Amino acid sequence: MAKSPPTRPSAKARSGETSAAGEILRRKAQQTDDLAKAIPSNDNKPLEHGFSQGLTPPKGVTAQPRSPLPTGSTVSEANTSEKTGDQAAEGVNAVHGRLDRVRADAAGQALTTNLGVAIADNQNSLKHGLRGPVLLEDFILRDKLTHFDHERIPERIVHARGSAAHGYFECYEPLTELTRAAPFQEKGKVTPVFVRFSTVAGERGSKDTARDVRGFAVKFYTDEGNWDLVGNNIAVFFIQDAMKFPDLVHAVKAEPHHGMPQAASAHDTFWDFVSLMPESTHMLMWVMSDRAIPRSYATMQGFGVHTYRLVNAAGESVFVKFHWSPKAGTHSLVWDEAVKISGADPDYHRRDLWERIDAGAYPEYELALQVFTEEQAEQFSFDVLDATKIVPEELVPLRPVGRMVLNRNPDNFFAETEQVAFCTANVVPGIDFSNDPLLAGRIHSYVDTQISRLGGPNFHEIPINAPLAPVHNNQRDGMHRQTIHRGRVSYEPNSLGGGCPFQAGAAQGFVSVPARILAEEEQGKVRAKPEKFADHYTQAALFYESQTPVEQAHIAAAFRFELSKVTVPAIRTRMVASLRNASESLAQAVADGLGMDELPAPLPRALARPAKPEVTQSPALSLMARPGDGSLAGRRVALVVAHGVQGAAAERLQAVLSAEGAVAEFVAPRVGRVRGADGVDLEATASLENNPGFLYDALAWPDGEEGVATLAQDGHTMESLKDGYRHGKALLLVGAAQTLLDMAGVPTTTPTGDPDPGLVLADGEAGPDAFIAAIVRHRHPERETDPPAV
Ligand code: HDE
Repeated sequence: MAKSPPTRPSAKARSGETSAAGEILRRKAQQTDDLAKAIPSNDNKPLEHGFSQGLTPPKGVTAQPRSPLPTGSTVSEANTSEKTGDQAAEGVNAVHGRLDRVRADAAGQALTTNLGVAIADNQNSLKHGLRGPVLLEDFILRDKLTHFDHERIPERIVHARGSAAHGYFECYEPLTELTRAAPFQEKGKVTPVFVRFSTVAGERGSKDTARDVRGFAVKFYTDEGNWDLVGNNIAVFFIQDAMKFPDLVHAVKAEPHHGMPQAASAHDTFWDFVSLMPESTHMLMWVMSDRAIPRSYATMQGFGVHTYRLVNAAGESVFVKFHWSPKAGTHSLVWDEAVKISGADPDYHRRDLWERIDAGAYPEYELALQVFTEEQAEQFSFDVLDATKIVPEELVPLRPVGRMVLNRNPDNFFAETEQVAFCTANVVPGIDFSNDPLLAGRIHSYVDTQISRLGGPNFHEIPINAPLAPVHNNQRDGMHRQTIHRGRVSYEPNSLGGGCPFQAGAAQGFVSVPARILAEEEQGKVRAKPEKFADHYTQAALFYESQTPVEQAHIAAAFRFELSKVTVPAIRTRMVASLRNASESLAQAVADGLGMDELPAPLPRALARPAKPEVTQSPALSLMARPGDGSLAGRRVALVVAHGVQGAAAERLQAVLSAEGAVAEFVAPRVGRVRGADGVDLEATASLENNPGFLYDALAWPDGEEGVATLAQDGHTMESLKDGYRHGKALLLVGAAQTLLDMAGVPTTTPTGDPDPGLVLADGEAGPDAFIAAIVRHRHPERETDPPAV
């Protein structure tokens, strides 16, 4: 309720006010002087000197003011209004904190301008006469148009296309012996997170199913500030030094003269660059594998990529690599499917993430650590500062430490997903950096890009970026500043603010690990890399050799596809020459696929005799190593029906699949009611036209002669059956529906003559169990031939 306006005081009262105000000012002056006297000198000054002092900075000197008077901006702060609200709550910065303080809901509210003036008419601009000119004074129209004209902000230079969700991280057990980082201090400790998944190369509106790396960026809102683990779904990177990042990005993005191709690495400049940068070969193996076309953000791994440090309360530190593994298992699309999906539903992964969360099938990932000491690292055959190398799990096992659940969609894409700003520099006490030169560049780059993308240095105040931990410092002003700081002190040390905000000191604050790495030798300034960085092929071979034959075939096919899009033959030749150093059989398969009559000589190696690797196979590098928890949650099944289907049986099939957690929907030639031959009608929520079969994980054709006859006339049916078969999906055909197989030219045995494990032919009510088992298996690559037979 609005307060009544203050009445104008009488002259007598006014003179009383004046004398009272004078008294308050006198008290303020006195208390300010007392406060300043309480800090007669800067006693911490001597402690700023010397190495050991630097490791244990002291807490700042403070003094308690007698009242809020001396630290306020103005004695008039006691005069409040509906707008000014109350005096600042002591020690509170209200700009930061929970999101509900800024959420808006318009239920029961009238339209207003941005300045709160109610809009009487939202249909017409203000004109001089019905057919007359629009008037410049129409501030309502101008308010609306001006804001609209500025709705877009620059997109991210990389990772522009993304989707995000809120959730939480839950710690399994205290890790206090390793780290003092807040999320790992207690068993069951829950830390809120916001996670953004992305593709790298495409623009903001590009397709989700591009063959590309996926960003996997996690913002932990910890008790001690925000920690961002800005990773990818691939454990290594293309380059070793930040100096090469702009070159890499220029090479992979659409070519600058004609802006093509969008969201694709299959073009000359990318392959020209990477074939001249053999350190990218390991990453190329991952990017040409099915990891680059995930089925869902819920079915891919995430990696911190760099070596980081964990630091415990005693200041002791160890190296660490971060791994996220999905509970649903690692599952991917196949290339032909990804290409088709990108046309039918460019938002495929965004939709999938949203729908899983709204359906309660929350994406879940386990966080595991690889922890090793600097001394161990020195013994490895590779350098842990090289982001093109993994630490094989056989060498340092994974230690599961917690789980992350994504259980809430954002309210607003722009405010949250678009404006979120991740940064590798956002670490908290207990986490620190290694000397990885790629990481160093990132620590600079993210904040830098966000200053222009989000319009100035105050983007930390945007609600999605604001920490839950309190924020107090002497940074001031800048574009779009939200915080209204009380008082006149914006420097430290100070006595006029009672020393506040004071430096936290080593006990509470972030102290950098002093020994960043053993590097006594060659301490001078130098632009060069350690020798081990020159081993460009050993781990590329490790990755390739650790894949199953099907995965190897997909890698070869991906190289073939990408290089077939390259128009300059010399680039293809150079790339095949490079592959020979990783795998002769892969190089041969790619060369055959490109119609090369003979293999080029291997590319000269930067390191003639690389160190003997500890392992030559690591089964964990195969996607097959993580089949998932066996649940159907999040999987989409099409029950393809038409008028004349056996309605009751189809309904029961839908119920069985839904009970298992799948989203099973009726798909018919047209949406709407489908008449069952048995009098049981079904509701088709999708049509084969608006949701082609390749958008589903599995397809079933229920029984019913008349329905099957109708479907047999529909080219879409045949296409969905063929696509489902070609993409290795689980297929169920009940009774009369089995006649469709012949019509579509789909065989019932694999090319080797064995029964097809993903093709379930059933009569009557039999079938669901075998069908469910086939869906859980995700793909049935036994059918694959190259080129595809169907
Ligand atoms: Fe990034 N990267 N990056 N990157 N990166 C950005 O930051 C950069 C690298 C990653 O969902 C940008 O705010 C440099 C590795 C993700 O908002 C930019 C280097 C890894 C995201 C930037 C790298 C990543 C980004 C673009 C080499 C995996 C999306 C806009 C030195 C570990 C985060 C922005 C989101 C985004 C710079 C290399 C992951 C330009 C200079 C390695 C997941 O600052």
